[in-house]
This record gives sequence, structure tokens and C-alpha cells, in this order.
Amino acid sequence: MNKKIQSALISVFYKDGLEPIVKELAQLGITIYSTGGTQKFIEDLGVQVVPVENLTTYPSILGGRVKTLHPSVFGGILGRRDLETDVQEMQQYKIPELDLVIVDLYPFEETVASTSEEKAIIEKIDIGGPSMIRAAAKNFKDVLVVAAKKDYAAITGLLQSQNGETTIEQRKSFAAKAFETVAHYDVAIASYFNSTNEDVEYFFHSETHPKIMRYGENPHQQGVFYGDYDKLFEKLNGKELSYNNLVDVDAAVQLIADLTPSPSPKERGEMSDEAVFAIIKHTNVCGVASRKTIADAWTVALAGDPESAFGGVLVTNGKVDEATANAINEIFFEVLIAPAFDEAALSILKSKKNRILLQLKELPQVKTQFKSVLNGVLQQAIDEGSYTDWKEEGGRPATAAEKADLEFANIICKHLKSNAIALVKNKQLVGKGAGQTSRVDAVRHAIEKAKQFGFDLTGAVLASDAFFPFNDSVQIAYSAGVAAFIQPGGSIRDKDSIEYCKENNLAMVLTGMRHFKH
Ligand code: 93A
Repeated sequence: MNKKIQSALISVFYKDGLEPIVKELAQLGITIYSTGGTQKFIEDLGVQVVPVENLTTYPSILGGRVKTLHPSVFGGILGRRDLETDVQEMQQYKIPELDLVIVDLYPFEETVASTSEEKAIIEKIDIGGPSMIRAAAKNFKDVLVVAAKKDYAAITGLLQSQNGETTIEQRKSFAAKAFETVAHYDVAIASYFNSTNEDVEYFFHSETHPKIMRYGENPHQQGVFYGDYDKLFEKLNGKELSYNNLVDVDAAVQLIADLTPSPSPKERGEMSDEAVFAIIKHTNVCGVASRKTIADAWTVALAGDPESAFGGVLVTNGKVDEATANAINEIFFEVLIAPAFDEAALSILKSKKNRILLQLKELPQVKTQFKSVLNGVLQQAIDEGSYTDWKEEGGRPATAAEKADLEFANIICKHLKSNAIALVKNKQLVGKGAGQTSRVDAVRHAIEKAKQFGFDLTGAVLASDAFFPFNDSVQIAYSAGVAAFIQPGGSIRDKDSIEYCKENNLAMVLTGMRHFKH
């Protein structure tokens, strides 16, 4: 049903962008009601405005906490124009109909980001604003609600073109947006309250402002990041990093740091030898390779599991050049992290505006990890290093090429969720089993993946994040062609797998360092 707007209530925190809409309302002869600051702004434009106090018969009280919270205001918004009893009551109490509600809320998130002073933050919890928005959205049959600054232009256009009339569909669609605005606002407030509980304060420095994420791991979960990723990365392109992006970026950066001997990301950017490219999905690496050029490293990493790569987080230790950018551009990915990009590469990669490009400035220097469990927080030192020992216990020593692959596989395995198995051939991850409840299943899965993408495992090496309690894993891998193994050792039955390697002339390295990752 079309409705002609006769009256509007405007109460906005930021006044910029309001002028055209106010002028349009004046032009259409619509009565404007408004709160203190907004009223002044409108008056300064030379437009007539009725102070909201004329409706409430109260001044703004309690330092502005109560300005619009009054039956005259909410009655004017919520009253059903087609319900006789509502109409009668509105007349009885002299409540004018309010047909348009424009609100821009107190900037809660901005305040959280700019100060840690609780008193200032609490005052920026808007009560009247969201209430008016909800009321107007609920009564969309009669009222149009505008709850976001970004919609001012659209509304002005609408009023102009429809001569102050709106359709029910238009009002309902603005109501939906309004409820979204309020929902987001409340999530931000709840996240802030959760973040100030003592446990969290204890672990995180007070100078770090919590960054409220759009949501957590899933849209129905709240999410907050305590930290400062701008210190580590320069974002060259793309949308906001999500909660899941951050989790994967963390996994990516840790992996690439382990696969790159010492130089800083900046120096690495200039180096082209031993370029490593890795593809991360849900914190697990699903493709990784080391090659002379970055373009080759990318092609070979992707070939390891082109199926999983879709939507992944990509990371390299080399400077992204034009050839590599062209190749990467072919697939859909969420984030690309590199220490450097050349100009041509950047312009290719920036072709998609949502694609996140991060230039790694420095590696995080964090040495401690936290994880919440039950009603507390677990803290541990990070899993630094990849082996403490290098004992050749198999039927023969590993060859030089196998050693290189074994080291590579061992690091990859460290970065996979347990139980983890990594199959590597010529510095390419050709199969992996991760997050399996049985180690043998992880082996089977790794072999299956390798076969799926046409790899011949003859001469491949296998890394395991923990010891082999039985020799079944080694047997299965050997049957598929694997010739060398790396594992921490430490089982009372280590000798079963060692014996098997001896009998079959297979190399087996014991590292003395387990890499569980839960
Ligand atoms: O402090 S409040 O929660 N109490 C209210 O009654 C109220 N009414 C409007 N905040 C309230 N507002 C907010 O004031 C609006 O959401 C808007 O952000 C702001 C506009 O105030 P002014 O027009 O005085 O600048």
C-alpha cells in the first residue's frame, strides 16, 4: 500500500549528509521533529523544525540519556493507522503520527576502537535510537525507517521521484535493513561486555583495542580480535579480514616462516631462489612446494591438490611477479600474503575488489599461545623448531634428495592438524591426511589424495606428526611406493616399524620431536 509521508522524526549522531534529505522533506511540506543537536543543525539550514520536547513535554534529561523515550514519540511511531482503538488513543493523548524515522546511532564501535575508558564507551550505548528504529521497523506498514547514513541518498531520491510516497515493499525492505543495523549494534555491545571480563583482561594488554569482527567462526557467533595485525601486514587490496581469515592467515604465516630460513620478509621479497608457495584451507596446508622461481612454486603447489585450493589462503616467501599473478588470477582465493609484489602483479591481482592482498612486513614475535577450555584458559609456549635429533634408524641412510624432502615433509606435517601425515616428493606436497582420529587412516587418506591427482608415489617420503605405535602405517605407505620416513619416535614399539624398514631397505629418521596440533 502506498503511503504519503506527512511527518518525520530525525535524530542523528553524525549530521553530515543530512542536508539534501532535510531540504527535500521541507520541499514536500513534511513536518520535521527533531532532537537537540539535530534540531539545531536543521534550523541552521533555514528549515523549520519542531523540537521533540514539544511532544514529550520534557527537556532532554540525565545528560541526554533520556531524550526521546516517551509515549508521545513511541506512540507516534507504533500506532496502527488502520486500527480504530489505536487512532482513538492517539487522539485522546494528542499523539501525532510519525511517518518517517531517520536515526544514526551513537558510534559505539568507533568509540571502542578509540578509547579504553569504560565510562566513555558506556555512554555511547544508544538506547533511544535503536528503540525508535525497532519501533519504526515493526510498524513498517505505516512508517518508513532509515537507520543508516549510507541510505540517505537513496531515500532522498525516492522521496523526490515518488513525491513523498513509499510503497509497502520499500518500507519493508528498509525495515529489514534497520533490524540488521540494530542486530549488528547489539552484537558489538555484547562483544565488548564479554571482552572486559577479567580472564581476558589478564591475558591481553590494555593498550590493544578489541577489534569487533563482523562475526565469529559462523554468522551466529560473536567475534572479537585482540591484537594489531596492521603492525604485521599492509593491506593492499580487499575486504575486511574475517575471523576465519585471521585464523588461516595465522596458519599461513607460521608455515611460511618455518619453511623459510632466517631472512626477514622484506629481504625475502627480493630473493628468488628457493621460493615457497603454500595454500591453506581451514588452517591445514593443502598444497605447498619449493622451487627456483615463485611461478613454478605456485604451479607445483596448486597441482598437489587443485580441488582443495578453491577459496584458500595463499602465502609465499617470494616477490609476486607478473607471471605468477597471472597464474594465481585464474583461481578463486580469499587472501594472498607475500613479502613483496611487483607493480604489474598488483594491478592484475587487484582486479577483484574483495580479494585480500597482504604485504607481510614482519613476522609475529609471539612466543605464547592461548586456548580457552572449560572455564579457563590454557597457555603454552609455541611449537618452535622441527626436530631435536636426526637418527637414521632404517634399513639405509636417507639419500641427499630424500633428506631434503624429509625435512620439508616434517615441517609441513607440524602444521597439519593431528593425526597428520604428509607425503612429499621433490619438494612438493603430494598427499596429506590431517585431523584424522586414526593415524593409519591419515596414511590411507594421504595416499588416496595423491592417487586422486595422479601422483606416482615411488620414491616419495612420508612424515608423521607422532610415533607409529604399530608397523601398519609403514607397511601401507611402502606398498604405495614410499621409500623414506620421518617421525619423532618414542613408542615402546618403535622397533616394529624400524624392523620393517630394515627388512625392506627403507630409510627412517627419528627426530625426537612430536608435533601434535589439536
Ligand atoms: O541517550 S539515548 O540513548 N536516549 C535517547 O532518548 C535518545 N534519543 C535519541 N540516545 C538517544 N538518541 C540518539 O541521540 C540518537 O540515536 C542519535 O544518535 C542522537 C542524536 O542526538 P542529537 O540530535 O541531540 O545530536
